[in-house]
Amino acid sequence: MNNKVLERRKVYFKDFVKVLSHFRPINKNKPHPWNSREAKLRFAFTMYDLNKSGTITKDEFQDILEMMIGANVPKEQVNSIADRTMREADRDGDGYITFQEFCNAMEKTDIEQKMSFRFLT
Ligand SMILES: [Ca+2]
Repeated sequence: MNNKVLERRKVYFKDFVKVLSHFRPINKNKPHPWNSREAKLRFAFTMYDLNKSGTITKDEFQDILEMMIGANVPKEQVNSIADRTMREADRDGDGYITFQEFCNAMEKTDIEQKMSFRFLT
């Protein structure tokens, strides 16, 4: 294996570890910037923002929902969930959810719990 390939692998692994760190439960005594609430929200936001435009549209949200629950939930229901969520989250009604709007909408949800895996407990 030549050095270039090795170098790429290292980069992938670093990214991989960084992604995993988002799912570490938050340690209140030892805060880490990679798994802070803000970082988790940022991570979730970029997952929904499929075309990386900095905003989430209803189409993007619908695509994500389709991927997550589409196999078990009829399409009309997926559409109505997307509709309802957009109405709730899109405060200024411009059809886009900004990161700020996303944070406001998530305020009610316990994202620390939802995005934490328990490994060895
Ligand atoms: Ca908006």
